[in-house]
Amino acid sequence: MKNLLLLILIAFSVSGCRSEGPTQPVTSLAKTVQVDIIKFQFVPADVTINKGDTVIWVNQEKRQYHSVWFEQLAEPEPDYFFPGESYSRTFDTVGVFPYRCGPHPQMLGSVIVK
Ligand SMILES: [Cu+2]
Repeated sequence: MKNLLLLILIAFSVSGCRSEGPTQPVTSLAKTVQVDIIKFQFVPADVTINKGDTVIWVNQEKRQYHSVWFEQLAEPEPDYFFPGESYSRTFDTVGVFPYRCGPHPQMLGSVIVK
């Protein structure tokens, strides 16, 4: 019983330390935003993030593969990714970045970086 109390005390003190966080490095402010791909749509189609953030696209389909292609950046189309797989990209430049799915041109989205 004493040991259990000690454990609880330790758990409380550890979580208490974490919530303070004045010494956290600036890089920890960068976040990751998820876009789901389901029923041939990017959900949400438009995301607004801050410079340095990452977007991860997760293929939530049952069978269908897709790609995330920033065609207007004159980049080659990246590999398709399959259900359960994901594609991610970090944005270090402010701007509006439209993209599409390679095999499905009607699938459109954009990343707005502030
Ligand atoms: Cu697609």
